Amino acid sequence: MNDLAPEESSLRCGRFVLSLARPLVMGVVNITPDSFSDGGEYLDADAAVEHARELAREGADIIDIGGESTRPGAEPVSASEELKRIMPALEGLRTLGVAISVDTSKPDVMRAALAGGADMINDIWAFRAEGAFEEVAPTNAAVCVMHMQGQPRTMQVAPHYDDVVGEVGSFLKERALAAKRLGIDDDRIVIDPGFGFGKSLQHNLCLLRGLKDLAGLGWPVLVGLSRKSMLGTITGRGVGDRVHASVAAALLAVINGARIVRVHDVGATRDAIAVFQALHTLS
Ligand code: HH2
Repeated sequence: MNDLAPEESSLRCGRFVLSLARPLVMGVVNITPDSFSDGGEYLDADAAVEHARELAREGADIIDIGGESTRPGAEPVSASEELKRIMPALEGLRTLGVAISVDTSKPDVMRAALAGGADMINDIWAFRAEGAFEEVAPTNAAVCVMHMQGQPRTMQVAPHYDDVVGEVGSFLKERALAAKRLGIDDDRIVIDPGFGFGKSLQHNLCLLRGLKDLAGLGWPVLVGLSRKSMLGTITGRGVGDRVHASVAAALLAVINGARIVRVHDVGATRDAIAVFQALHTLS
């Protein structure tokens, strides 16, 4: 566990050392035909790179690229298909000047992405595939370990917890300690409760309220609430019309201790965090 409070520490992230003194924004670029909010929009590598450049201009600290949708019911794709989608974009993003994260659960994809210059591996399966942590350990890349109950295809059928914050916290601690045992230092580890991954609206809200407990584990907490269906349930709005709710959710997450927010709408989120930060640093 980190001795420093997350806001006093930094994240070693490949070519970068990112200060956590202010909350960081991770911009999402899905290079997939079927992602729930931007599926099909950036399937072409040039379009993906151009979108990532736009998110960087809006102030993203990290760009997260993914080649496989994880929305409930999504069809799995092969490692070769995933690589075909992400590698040309990764190549084009090397010179962007912001950290590049690759959202994958496959050790083969991790290996190629790290060789291609990825600064972070973001794994919704928390590196439970055999050999996954071993791919990242000898590099300088950061890892994001995320909690998910069940598998993407069926995870929303009947999620159940006795104590959602406690159970998610225990899982994340166990996975972070597993990373450490394989030689990944604390300053390369990020934890994520996995909003919407095997969780009802009630579970998601309990986690948002209980985020401070997860932050108290000692690793920086990353949160992905952007445009997710829980916000649709709360507001009654479709996926393309959830920017305001997403910004509110990101801000609440930051207030409750998140240090990184994974979002589609970078500029709007950056503005909200700037207001938070102005108040937070007032002397
Ligand atoms: N959510 C999604 C994908 N990856 N990674 C982390 N660490 N945390 C998250 O909450 C998270 C994630 C799902 O969102 P999105 O990428 O927009 O959609 P899709 O999975 O359909 O591509």
